[in-house]
Amino acid sequence: MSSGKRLQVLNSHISPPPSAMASEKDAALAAVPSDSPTIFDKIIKKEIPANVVYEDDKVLAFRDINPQAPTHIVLIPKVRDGLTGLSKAEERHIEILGRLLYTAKVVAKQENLKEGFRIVINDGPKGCQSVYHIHVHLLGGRQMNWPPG
Ligand code: DGP
Repeated sequence: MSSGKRLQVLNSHISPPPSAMASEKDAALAAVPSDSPTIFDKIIKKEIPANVVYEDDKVLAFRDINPQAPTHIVLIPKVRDGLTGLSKAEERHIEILGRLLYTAKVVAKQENLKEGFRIVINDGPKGCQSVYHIHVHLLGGRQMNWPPG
């Protein structure tokens, strides 16, 4: 194996290949910010399958279909209530926003992410948001980099 290939293999768990990053960005740029129902509504209604790792009356957490880390979970409110993204937050959303973050911590413990994890909330096209139903990404199981891309 060439040294370049070996480095690529060694780094493959650290960050997605440039092509994957481009497609994530493309998906975000292609997504039109809107109030229309999203794929997450179908997951909430169990119309399409998801690998659910946590559920209560307010929050649903499931494994991301396109994981960016060994552990990559998406946490969503079951009722969107206008929260297409964080930039749409109003005072009435304070409770659910806190609950999403607290649940992320609960799930991180459940996933045994003892050495740390990262929380990400993408917002809008420039924030690389592709699904307009607010969600918290919980990423872990590898060393994160800073600054993020
Ligand atoms: P964002 O780019 O921040 O809007 O993240 C949306 C995430 O949702 C993205 O990482 C991929 C994930 N996702 C999109 N559709 C599905 C799906 O049908 N199932 C699951 N499990 N995840 C999905």
